[in-house]
Amino acid sequence: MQRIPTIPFFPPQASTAAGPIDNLFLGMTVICGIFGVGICIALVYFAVKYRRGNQADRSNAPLYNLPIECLWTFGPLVLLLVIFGWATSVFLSVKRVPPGATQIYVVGKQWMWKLQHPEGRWEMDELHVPVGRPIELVMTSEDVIHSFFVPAFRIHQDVIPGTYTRIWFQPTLVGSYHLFCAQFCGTFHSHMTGTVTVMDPADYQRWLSTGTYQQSLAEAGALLFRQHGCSGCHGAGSSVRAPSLEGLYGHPVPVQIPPQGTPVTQLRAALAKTPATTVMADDKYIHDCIMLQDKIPAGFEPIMPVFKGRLTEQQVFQLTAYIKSLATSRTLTSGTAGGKYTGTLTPEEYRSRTGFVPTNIKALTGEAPGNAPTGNAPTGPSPETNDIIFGNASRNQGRTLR
Ligand code: HEC
Ligand SMILES: [Cu+2]
Repeated sequence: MQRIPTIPFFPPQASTAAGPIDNLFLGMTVICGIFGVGICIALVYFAVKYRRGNQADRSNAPLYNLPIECLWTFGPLVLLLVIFGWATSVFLSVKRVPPGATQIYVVGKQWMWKLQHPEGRWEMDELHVPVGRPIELVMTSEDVIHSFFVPAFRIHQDVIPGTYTRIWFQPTLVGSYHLFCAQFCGTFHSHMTGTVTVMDPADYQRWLSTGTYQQSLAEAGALLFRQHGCSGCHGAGSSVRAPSLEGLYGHPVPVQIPPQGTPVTQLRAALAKTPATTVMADDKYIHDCIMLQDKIPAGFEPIMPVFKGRLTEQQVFQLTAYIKSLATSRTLTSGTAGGKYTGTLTPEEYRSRTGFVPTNIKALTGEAPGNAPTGNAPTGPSPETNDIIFGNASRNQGRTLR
């Protein structure tokens, strides 16, 4: 892709946000300029006029002048409120995502950008988008703080590990534009650049249908859902009492939030004392359920494995897309009526469902990490890291999990 060779003083205006942001910037520059220049001129004028030894009239200097007092009190107040209102309206228009925006998922990583289209195609350090359509970026980082910056679109948003940040834009001009990481993120921070290519919608469709991917985001998520044993607990007919994920997305869920940093061994005791609250099941909630287990759906045992270190952020995006795609009718639990109620699973039951015994569960069941039954990847730094690094996804492949 052709990079733009020059460093332009003012980047092109290539998105709907560019005009209003430039106007605000110019407006503030003009206002500050008028005051700055005016004050400088007055300063020099008075310095010269009343310099020592000059025969200026210094008698009857006024001590108080109400109109001037009012002017310089209320004048700046009104002016600043106008600037505040103006800037806020621009800010809100940049932050409020219009309905129907296409979501593209972004993972920042030392030192590259991974971008995933909902149709399944993913890109590295390049982003292709159609002109004239709103695009929302849902972003997270796998390591340190990065920042997604496209000067031509006037968008700039930090990308933070452990949370999702969002920004949206609507490109207005076909062309290629710089993408920068605007947060110092390590040795090769300056290499963390890319190109955003804005295309004609027809060209974009053609581009989208090329490339090496076979599945949409949700389809990839469905596959992971089976490979990582999620369906073994959440699938219909499972004997484990786990919440059904159908219709979860976008709805409020009752959860218990144990105090942060509660050791897993004391989790049950802590939960017994924690009242339930309600949170919205959004992307971040689902992410945290999978990776952190810091919120426990009320009425369920905290037996879900922590998948941090086993799944990449990209895979969590895929799983979330799959969960989003599930039907909207919500049934309460997946455990079959009259099916065996299983509050707690033994380590063996975990192994048969997910192919590994999760570390949070080892602590919960009191199984010492070192005594994990063999049959796992045999050698490695320690059984813990072994679990995490090698996982057992490969073992689950081709196996039919519910
Ligand atoms: C060992 C059984 C088990 C496995 C395997 C499992 N889960 Fe769970 N999951 C549960 C249980 C039980 C809960 C509720 C209690 C808790 O959070 O521990 C739950 C909660 C959830 C929730 C929150 C649901 C809600 O209603 O708020 C989500 C989302 C979720 N799991 C997704 C997944 C995904 C994705 C996977 C696979 C990567 C997975 N689970 C693997 C048992 C499991
Ligand atoms: Cu970076």
